[in-house]
Amino acid sequence: MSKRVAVIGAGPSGLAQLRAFQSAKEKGADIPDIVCFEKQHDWGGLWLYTWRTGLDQYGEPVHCSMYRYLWSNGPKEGLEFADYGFEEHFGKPIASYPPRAVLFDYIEGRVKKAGVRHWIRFNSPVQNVSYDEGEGMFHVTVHDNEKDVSYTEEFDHVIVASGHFSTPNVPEFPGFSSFNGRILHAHDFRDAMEFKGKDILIVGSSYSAEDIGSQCWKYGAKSITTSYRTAPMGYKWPDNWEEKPLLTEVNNNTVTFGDGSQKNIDAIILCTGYLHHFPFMEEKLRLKTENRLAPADLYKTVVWQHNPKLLYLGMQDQWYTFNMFDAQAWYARDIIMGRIELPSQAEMQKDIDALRAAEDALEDDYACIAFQGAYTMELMEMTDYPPFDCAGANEAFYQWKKHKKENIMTFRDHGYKSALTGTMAPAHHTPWKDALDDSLESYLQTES
Ligand code: FAD
Ligand code: NA7
Repeated sequence: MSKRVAVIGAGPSGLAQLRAFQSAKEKGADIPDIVCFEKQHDWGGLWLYTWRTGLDQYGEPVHCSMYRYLWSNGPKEGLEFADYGFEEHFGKPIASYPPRAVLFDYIEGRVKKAGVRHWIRFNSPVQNVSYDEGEGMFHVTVHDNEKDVSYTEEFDHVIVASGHFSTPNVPEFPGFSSFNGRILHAHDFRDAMEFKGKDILIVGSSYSAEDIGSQCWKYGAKSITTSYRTAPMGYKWPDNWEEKPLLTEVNNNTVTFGDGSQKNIDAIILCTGYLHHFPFMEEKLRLKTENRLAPADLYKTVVWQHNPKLLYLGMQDQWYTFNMFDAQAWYARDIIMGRIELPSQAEMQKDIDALRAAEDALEDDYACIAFQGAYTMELMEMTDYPPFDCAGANEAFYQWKKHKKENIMTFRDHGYKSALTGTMAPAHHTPWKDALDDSLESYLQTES
């Protein structure tokens, strides 16, 4: 096959794509030439930790939004690769909420085994992607950071797997300019120890607000106040944590909230989400969508409807992650290899509209989980991705929701059943709130 395929990004989605092509090759298929461009020095995407914030040593925006002491915020049983289980990687069952370093090791284990690293050009941010209608080819311009040169290559297909939790959404509130403390976005949060003994305000009421607040609580913040726009999170918080309506203004160190109450604050952390931001894609190829389960303009949430030679991976809001990215990557591979035929533009549009309408009708988080599970199954069944017990994975998510509701500071102490092997995860040796060491070595120990 003489086709050339560019994959942008070597995070979990891009790596899923490399593994998908490699698995076809392993089974004797003639696969295209694959080039994966990755702007960081290593693979792993968001799971590759760096202390850096702002711009990196080459002047590129730092991709990492993860922080020290981050543990998985959902059960690992919901994300397990169907072709490479946790037990295969670690040689034994492990607990259900691994810290970042453990998940990085797992992600890396599969692609090391597959031997796909030679397809990746590291330190290589993609600067521009355009499509030449006459040639029917994409022109991809890349900067080689080490040599400090830019070059352009042609590809038949482009797969964008650059993630969408890296460019912060940063609102401003009256009085921010005169605040006498630090204001930062979750993207730049790195170490909860910085806020030990401090009164902190967190703006937002979703995953980052919940988890960064919990980290700060665990590592000794004096008080946590979370401020919501639409609705409070509503968990049973510890005594030094309160939820307030959205702030209306800041005056020196005093914050005023929508209910008129006030509080003195040392630092403000904006957990206000991220932007889908693809400045390197030319206008007619650029995905513009809100963070939702069924993004705009993507058939089966993967195929760029206006030019199906362009594909996007992992662009939806996520309950499912690694295994869903796999299902998408196998599907994208089979479209490129001519194993799956796409319907007409009109039919694709109808399908996109139907999926978005179905999402709009979902009533609660449980329905959203089932919806994304069904979507993952639908794609999975179109390819040779190994089947797994999706109902079992849904069940792990349902239990997770229930355990969070019971006690937000102990939900990570529970274990769930693998949707792959049926093995029940053992309890971790130390309750999450007391486990201050987030290293792989500490997590894999059998005793504290
Ligand atoms: P990313 O991981 O973002 O990887 C994208 C890659 O593309 C990066 O390596 C980046 O450097 C590269 N890239 C970007 N732009 C360019 C360019 N122009 N040129 C070349 N390369 C480029 N998921 C879970 O399952 N469990 C969790 O506990 C969890 N916790 C999270 C915590 C935080 C704080 C955040 C932000 C996300 C979390 N997620 C979690 C969700 C996360 O989105 C996925 O787990 C996963 O990392 C998404 O993979 P991805 O490959 O799509 O994107
Ligand atoms: P999310 O899940 O997109 O949530 C963003 C939150 O920020 C949400 O509560 C929003 O409130 C709030 N928000 C957004 N804009 C504003 C403004 N202008 N003012 C006040 N509040 C605002 O992002 P997260 O970072 O929490 O999670 C992203 C991923 O990171 C996720 O997959 C996790 O695994 C980790 P709303 O409810 O819309 O009113």
